[in-house]
Amino acid sequence: MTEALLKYFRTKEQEVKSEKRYDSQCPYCSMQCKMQLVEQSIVTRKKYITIGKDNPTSEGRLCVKGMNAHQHAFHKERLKYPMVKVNGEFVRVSWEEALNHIKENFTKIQTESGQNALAVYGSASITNEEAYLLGKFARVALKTKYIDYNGRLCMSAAASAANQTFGLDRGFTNSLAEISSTRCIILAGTNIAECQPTIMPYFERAKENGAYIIAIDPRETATTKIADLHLKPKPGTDAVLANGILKVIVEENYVDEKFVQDRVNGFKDVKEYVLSFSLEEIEKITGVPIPLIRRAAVRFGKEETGMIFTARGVEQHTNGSMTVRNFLNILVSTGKIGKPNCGYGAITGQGNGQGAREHGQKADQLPGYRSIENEEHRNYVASIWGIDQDDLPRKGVSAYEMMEKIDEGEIKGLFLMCSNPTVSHPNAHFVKEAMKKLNFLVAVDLFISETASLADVILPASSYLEDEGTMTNLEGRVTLREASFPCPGEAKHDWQIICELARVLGKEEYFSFSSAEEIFSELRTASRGGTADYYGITYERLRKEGGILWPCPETDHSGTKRLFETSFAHVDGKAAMVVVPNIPEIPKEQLCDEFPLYLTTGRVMSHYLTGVQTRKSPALAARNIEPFMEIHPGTAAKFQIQDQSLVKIESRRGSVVVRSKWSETIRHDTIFVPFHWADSQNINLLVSKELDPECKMPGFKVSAVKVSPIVDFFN
Ligand SMILES: Nc1nc2c(c(=O)[nH]1)N[C@H]1C(S)=C(S)[C@@H](COP(=O)(O)OP(=O)(O)OC[C@H]3O[C@@H](n4cnc5c(=O)[nH]c(N)nc54)[C@H](O)[C@@H]3O)O[C@H]1N2
Ligand SMILES: Nc1nc2c(c(=O)[nH]1)N[C@H]1C(S)=C(S)[C@@H](COP(=O)(O)OP(=O)(O)OC[C@H]3O[C@@H](n4cnc5c(=O)[nH]c(N)nc54)[C@H](O)[C@@H]3O)O[C@H]1N2
Ligand code: SF4
Ligand SMILES: [Mo]
Repeated sequence: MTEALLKYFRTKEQEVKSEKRYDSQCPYCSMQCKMQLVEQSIVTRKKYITIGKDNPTSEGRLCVKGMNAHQHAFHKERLKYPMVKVNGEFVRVSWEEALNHIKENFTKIQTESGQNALAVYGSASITNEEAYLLGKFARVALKTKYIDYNGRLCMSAAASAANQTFGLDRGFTNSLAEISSTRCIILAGTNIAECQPTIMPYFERAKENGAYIIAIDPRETATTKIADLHLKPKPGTDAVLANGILKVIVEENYVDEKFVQDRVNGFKDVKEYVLSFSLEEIEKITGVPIPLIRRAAVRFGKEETGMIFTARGVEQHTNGSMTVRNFLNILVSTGKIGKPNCGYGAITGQGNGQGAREHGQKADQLPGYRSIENEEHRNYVASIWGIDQDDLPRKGVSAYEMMEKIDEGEIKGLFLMCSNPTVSHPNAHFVKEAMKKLNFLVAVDLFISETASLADVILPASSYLEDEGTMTNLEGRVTLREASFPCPGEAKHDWQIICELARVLGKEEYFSFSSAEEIFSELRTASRGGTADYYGITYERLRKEGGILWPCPETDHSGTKRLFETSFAHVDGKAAMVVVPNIPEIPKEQLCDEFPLYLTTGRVMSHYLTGVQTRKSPALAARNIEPFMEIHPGTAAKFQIQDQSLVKIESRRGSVVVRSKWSETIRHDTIFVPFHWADSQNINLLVSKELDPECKMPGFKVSAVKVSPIVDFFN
């Protein structure tokens, strides 16, 4: 370093009068990287930076989103006070005024139209404590059966498949540390390099150790670039592709006969089915050449150890749950589960994508992954909550179905916490119009999101920097997010808001919590004996041990690093294989003369979900200021679309205008658009309302569309 530079840094150092550090965890993806906010007071101003902190999952790394997360938390548009809409304008009110206004309207709706006229919509970006409390709030304070959450659009297909095949759903069956020693890895419909960037070194180490990586994605991404083999199926045909791989595994004797004999049901039917079709049929449906299908199958089959990872690319389809089940068929038939360096990972999405799907926010669920329709489960949870089992509502409906019930007028009031459904739901125009029909909408958010702008009351919530609580990461590791930064203005934690509202509704006795730790203590007991058993986990242990993988039934239990070592979670201890027929995504989204291209949607590195947070972060927004349409130059030529020009994309539901981006590496019949933008750039205006019948996942990843150039008047 030169003398001049040294002098510069010394002067800078002296300028820093004081420094404070706040421990936290990233508000974005399921890696839940631990971080510290560093506050430097320099003469009259404060400066903030975010740095990584060592931990067993992200090992101290941060990606660009994490490094800049504080930018939205400190944004001037953060909500600081409760607001009520008067004559179309939001007006600041006191907390008591806001809460009483909600009480009046909630009571009126339920008195006039019944308890189920109110609904609750939650999120997987809130803590376990808050997800648990929101489920309890719906059932105990509002006594409504209608509660669901944004994880329905995210994790439901993988969750349903793992529950059916294994009898238990924990995102990853192992801890991340095992990835580096596995011999063959299938990455199906996951773009980890952009969506969970700090996981990448585990895969890079695996490669250094000689692992063979197979990526399945209709386009090339930063993730597929690390693969040895990249299969590019037509969107929505992954279940069929998995059948092709299974056929080769069966025909070329890569089945682990002993494992199948001892630990698996249903193999015989699957074998019979895969022998009944030809690989030519698979190639025709998927567009993947037979030699490549064969190479993938042989490699995965012959290696001693292997892992399969799936994410939304194969899951967000109207046959998503069956698609995942077919990948699990590959895994169990080759015996690559329940032993070292073998396993399955559904890469969870949001920060608490795992925990938020375990403790009762789902329409049919009670804490600890219990079922709301199981008498024993109902009895147990009712006893913990101190209510009569008969007062516990039955199951409700899924997230999108709630929107339909709003449209039909059956649901008249909605309590929305931490989600932006008018942008994130399929059939977005319909959803927005439905939300406008609500008699009363309460939104709890950090900002006036596109959905919150439709609300009658907005309540200001605290951010990740301010709100302490536990989050369960993509490994199934429960972590404690420390938080001590003061809330801006009068903002409150989500759990405090739930408790205060319960108080004004006369249900204080069930919600008299004064800290997140107190709620966790009740959650531990409520989950005790359930599938997702958190009983043995305490804040003290989490601080000391840096995270514990569930199930953890006792305080002296060290947590479960690897699942299914001796048996699966079904009553007979066996995994369940199932025949998945060669039927691609719904026939309605097949290509035709009018709609000749497949539209698929997803993410870019610098933005998060509907972009409410990341679009406010200057460092992140600058990387992608607007959406784009990735299109092959050959296809672009056919439709007269220049690179970087405005294009209209239309489906049977609606249209958007975005800028084109030529890409040599995407399939010729497919275009890709990220979904982080709203209003006229909301790509969900084009996505259909069809749902997976099994898990109610929308088909975000396939829509039949047409594209046309927009005449540029300036050229
Ligand atoms: N930067 C960033 N990171 C995020 C998020 C974010 O918004 N931004 N969101 C978080 C959340 S909530 C989630 S759920 C995860 C999502 O993480 P991912 O599921 O990895 O992300 P996506 O981009 O939705 O989809 C992954 C890939 O699927 C491919 N794909 C599309 N259609 C198909 C298909 O039919 N078959 C196959 N095989 N592949 C297909 C897409 O080309 C894309 O590269 O990321 C989390 N992390
Ligand atoms: N086309 C298409 N659509 C998709 C997907 C896709 O791949 N393609 N992916 C789907 C997936 S996987 C997901 S997860 C959904 C997610 O979609 P949404 O549920 O809409 O998620 P966000 O955009 O994160 O909205 C979160 C809102 O909560 C606010 N918020 C953030 N933190 C907090 C907090 O701590 N408390 C409170 N009260 N509010 C907070 C934010 O400001 C924001 O307004 O989108 C789905 N939609
Ligand atoms: S976005 Fe995900 S990978 Fe990036 S810092 Fe946050 S938690 Fe870590
Ligand atoms: Mo997600």
